Amino acid sequence: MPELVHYELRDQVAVVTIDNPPVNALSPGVPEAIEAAVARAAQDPEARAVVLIGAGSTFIAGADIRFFETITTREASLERSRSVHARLRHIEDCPKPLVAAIHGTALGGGLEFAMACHYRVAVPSARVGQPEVQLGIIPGAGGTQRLPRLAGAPLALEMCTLGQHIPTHRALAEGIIDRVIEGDFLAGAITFALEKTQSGGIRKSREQNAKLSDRSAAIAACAAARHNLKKIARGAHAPYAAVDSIQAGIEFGFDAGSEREIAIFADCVLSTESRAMVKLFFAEREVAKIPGIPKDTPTLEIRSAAVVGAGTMGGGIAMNFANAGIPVLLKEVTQEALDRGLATIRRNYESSVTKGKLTPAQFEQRFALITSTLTYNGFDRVDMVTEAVFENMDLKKATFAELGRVTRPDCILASNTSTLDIDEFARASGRPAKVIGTHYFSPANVMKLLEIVRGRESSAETIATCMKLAKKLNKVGVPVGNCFGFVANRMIAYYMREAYQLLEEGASVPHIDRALVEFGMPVGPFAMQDIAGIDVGARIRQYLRSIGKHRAEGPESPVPDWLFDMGRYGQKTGAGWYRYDSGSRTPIPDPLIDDLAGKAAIARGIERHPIPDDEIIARIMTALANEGANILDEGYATRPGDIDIIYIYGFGFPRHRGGPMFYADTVGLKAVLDRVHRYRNQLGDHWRPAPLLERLAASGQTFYTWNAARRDAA
Ligand code: T1G
Repeated sequence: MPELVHYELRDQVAVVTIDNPPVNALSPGVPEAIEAAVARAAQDPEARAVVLIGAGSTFIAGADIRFFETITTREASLERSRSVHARLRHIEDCPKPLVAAIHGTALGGGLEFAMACHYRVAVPSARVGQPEVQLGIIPGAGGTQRLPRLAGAPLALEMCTLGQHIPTHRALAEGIIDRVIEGDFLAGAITFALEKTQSGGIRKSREQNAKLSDRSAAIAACAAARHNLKKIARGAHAPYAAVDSIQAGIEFGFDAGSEREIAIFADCVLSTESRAMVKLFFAEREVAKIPGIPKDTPTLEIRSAAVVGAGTMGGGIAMNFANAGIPVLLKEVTQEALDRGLATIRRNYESSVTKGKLTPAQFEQRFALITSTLTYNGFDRVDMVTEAVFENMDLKKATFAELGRVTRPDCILASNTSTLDIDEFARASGRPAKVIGTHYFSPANVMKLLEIVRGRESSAETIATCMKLAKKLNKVGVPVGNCFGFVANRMIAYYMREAYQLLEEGASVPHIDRALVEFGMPVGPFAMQDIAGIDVGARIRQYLRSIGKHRAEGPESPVPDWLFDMGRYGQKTGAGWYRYDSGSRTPIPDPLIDDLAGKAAIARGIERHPIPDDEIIARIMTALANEGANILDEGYATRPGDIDIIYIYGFGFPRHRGGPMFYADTVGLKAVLDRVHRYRNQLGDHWRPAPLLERLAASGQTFYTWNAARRDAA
């Protein structure tokens, strides 16, 4: 068993080094070993002070998340938390100055250990945080009690409810960090610790009350935090729980506050919300592990790029490359189209400057990296081309044929198609190994999801290169197979099918949207379509009909096409599923929609009736999970977690629900299957149960246990 904590004396200072790669998580044995080492230093006559530091790339990145699932009872959780609280109190009672030396990150339990030390020093690039809410829990080792005492209630509330990482310079300004050390970090920390033997001595965070002296202001900050959460929590519970714990400490003091924290933590860690978010944590790290493509697969360095098509998507894609510092050619067929595309890019950058997200200098620098062109000149020098022309097979094949002629043999040829067959483009290009789909989501410069669509002959190098590029473009790259609509759009077609059907059956547009928003979606299906544009979907449907395809099995509602024929494209035309006052994005319900839905219902012989919220959610989520099961069974997605990541980053599916596949697991696959059977009887054969769903329901498995068994068997 490798030593988890090392002890050495340097210049009369005991240096305690945590050594538990890769991120010094507080795995079983680590907290105990730290406590023992600090106790040893307290007894060590040679040691005048103690420095706690991490080996490798970081300080402590928190509790070992892999062990959360081993906490199965409230009692077990209470006992664990009580013991860690006692351990930190013991460490804090060290009679010699104890300094935490932070490099990389001090997160969650890592920051809590650091705050139990008397002082904290850090390198300039370090980050500290209490990201527990991103795991559906609250800080459970005194963070909600010590942080407000060090940084004050407002910042503690911000950090514990948002979970973001705070950079060193801000942590210093706010009193979390005591000194920033440049140069030889350990030497600087030792010097600082020795200084504290002269002045400052022992300073216990739990006894620092100055920043909470204005109790009513601190309590008011808690109320403000709760109010603020109404806008952003979207149904998540943990952020509110963190406020409750902080407020308890402000009102009743450190000890009572700690007891409250322990109790609240116990409820959170056993919650479905936390199970969902812990699954997502690991799903986000697993998504890049592609079967058959080892971690060390060679990749091409993308130093220059080109985008064909300067429409809404093409322009946004070009911005991604420029934002990552990669010079990019932007090609269009007419000057007018090019000017329109560049004007949209300029407007996007100007609004980022206005919002303070970008400096004017950064705007200029990025805009300068985009070179507009009407020809393929220069395409023979780029490492990658992304095609973003209109969604038409002949046009795309012609474009890929041209690209195959004008680019270098090793140049990667990617398509932003959202529905068409990548293999057709690959054949047209003459070098299928270099062809791949990179499906961005609108607005492409904002949405983090990037579906990386492997064609039949896409090489491992091409796929690995695009997965790596996704990180560079600050996107979440998810590898998917080349089926119709890939994963995101293939499933969303069933989501929308049910939304349209529920409308025809009697639920109104605002009702359906409200039900989904209360479920945790950022917007409902109809408001989402008004943002994306009803015309986009209508034109794709027209094209698909012309090639004898349609997006989802089952009845196709005529209503969205009626709106298209009426020129109601959504926000961009002031009317779609809702009406919008000029210059406003606030949706106004329009009785016309109910009339249209009524007409469609009559045509389909449906008697409209009231539909409760939970039935709306059940229908839509069951449709998603059932189609997701087909996609997994057919191998177009590797893991249920990949699908959940796609819905979290592509459609804002609520993280605290875990994604459509995890959500189905929480409902229970037997119950989900029963619903499919019920809907089939009520609504028609298009509700065909996915064979994988039937198999798992019969064997009592979940999507995630099925996947874990496959992974372990591999
Ligand atoms: N526990 C277990 N494994 C972890 C881990 C953790 N806390 N953090 C990272 N890993 C694994 C990860 O799965 C991956 O494994 C490898 O380390 C590298 O991670 C009491 C209860 C630190 C910023 O939420 O945010 O403390 O895939 O790919 O991009 O109040 O990891 O290689 O097999 O992410 O450089 C609070 C979680 C816990 C921090 C590094 N802490 N980690 O990012 O590497 S709750 C967190 C991160 C808590 C207390 C409560 C990031 C990172 P593999 P990586 P990275």
